[in-house]
Amino acid sequence: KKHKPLLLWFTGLSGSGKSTIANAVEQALFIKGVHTYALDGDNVRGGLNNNLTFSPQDRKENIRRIAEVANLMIDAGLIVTASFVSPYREDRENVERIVGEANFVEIFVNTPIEVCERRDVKGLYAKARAGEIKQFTGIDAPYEAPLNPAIEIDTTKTSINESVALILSQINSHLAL
Ligand code: GGZ
Repeated sequence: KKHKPLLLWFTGLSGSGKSTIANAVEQALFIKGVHTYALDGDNVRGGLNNNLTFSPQDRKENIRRIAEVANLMIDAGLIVTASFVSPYREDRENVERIVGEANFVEIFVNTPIEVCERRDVKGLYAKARAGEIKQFTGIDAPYEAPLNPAIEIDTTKTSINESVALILSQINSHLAL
């Protein structure tokens, strides 16, 4: 099935639901016969970017490399999802510059931090509160919210299925080709 390549960029706090929504979108696209690839911390920070920390400079480099990898995948014709905290506005704008604005869809997963912290799937918020992890986004490192995201999702108000529907309707013109 033919479709335009695209980068769906999910930004938001740890535990906000970025990867969960991205994976659900990927499943929905697979059913439509669309070729996708999902980039996230698990497959990028463990390998390509395993020399990078969570300092502002290293986060910048993390996001830059991911954007360049996504750009190669766009060249290959894929629909790419990328789920990274990406807390700095400037770094996200750089992603859009690298892949081209026509290929870039910014999705702000704006789940309240209280909820992210209560979920604490990996126990990282507790560690950050205890001072065992420094520079944890939302605790002692900043998160700069997108000013004009294509889509904004609060997972306490919008279900996974509704989120997928929102995203698919937003990118519909890219799929029908
Ligand atoms: C934020 C951290 C940190 C710090 C480890 N700050 O819930 P997770 O575990 O799987 O998602 C977080 C992930 C963030 O990596 P990213 O590559 O997305 O970050 S960035 O875009 O800012 O470069 C969290 C875990 O790694 N983690 N330490 N200090 N998240």
